[in-house]
Amino acid sequence: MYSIHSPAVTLTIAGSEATGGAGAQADLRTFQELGTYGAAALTCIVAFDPNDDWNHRLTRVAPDVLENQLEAIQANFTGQLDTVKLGMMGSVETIEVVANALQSQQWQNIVLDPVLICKGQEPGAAQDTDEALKSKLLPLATVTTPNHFEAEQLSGMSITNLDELKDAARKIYDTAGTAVLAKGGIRLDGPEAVDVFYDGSHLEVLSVPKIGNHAVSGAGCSLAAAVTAELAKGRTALEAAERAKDFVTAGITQRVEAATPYDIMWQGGLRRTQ
Ligand code: PXL
Repeated sequence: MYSIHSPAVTLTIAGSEATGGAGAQADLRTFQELGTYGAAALTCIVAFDPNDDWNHRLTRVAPDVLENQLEAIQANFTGQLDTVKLGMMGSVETIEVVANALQSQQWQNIVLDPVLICKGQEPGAAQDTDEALKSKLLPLATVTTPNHFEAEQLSGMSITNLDELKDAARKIYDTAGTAVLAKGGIRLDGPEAVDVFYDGSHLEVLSVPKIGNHAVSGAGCSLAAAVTAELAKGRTALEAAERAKDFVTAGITQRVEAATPYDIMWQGGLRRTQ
């Protein structure tokens, strides 16, 4: 005997990060942990180089191969798929394919993690991709989750304290029309890891004590994926942001040790320990 399940379907359009710390792997673990069904379309493949300071070796997935993945997923879950997370894109062509796929159906929730660079990379390495992300994907998003650096880029402001983080969130909302979860994380001084949520009417400061001062892999991807999963289950954007922050905080507390310069957050952090 069998039974049919109808978990909320969530899609991530993201890069593979082979070690599993970030990217689609982190997204899928987050979806599973939070009770949604996860599908993934890969935009690029990242393989860190252990012989070169763990530098990112990036291989782009050909645009037609991404198109095929999205075609398969959208056809398989017609009528069930209304929530998507966008992670690392990797090229202008990829962004164009994704924008077309997004425009080919109705969505309830489009969560954009505006991945401009990864930890340890040079800022501004791919200016044309950053510009395409701002002009083609940001206007389609319903929620965006910039980190400190990305919030500075999207708002055009420098952010050194909580008031400036709030101003940046307002500015991104005003220009892009998408709800914003702007992450101060460990980047702002003080004992608290502070993020700001703003949806045009409500501004909320989400704050928890910092867990050390060292970044971990997967926190940004998992936060956006957790927002995505909670939205797919019917929560409001603010509720989703609050739950996602709890999820990531627990995951940072319980990390997976790695040889890379950053430990990895564990998506099982909220499970009760036995
Ligand atoms: O954390 C940003 C990120 C997103 N997606 C992929 C990555 C990284 C950082 O390494 O590799 C695929």
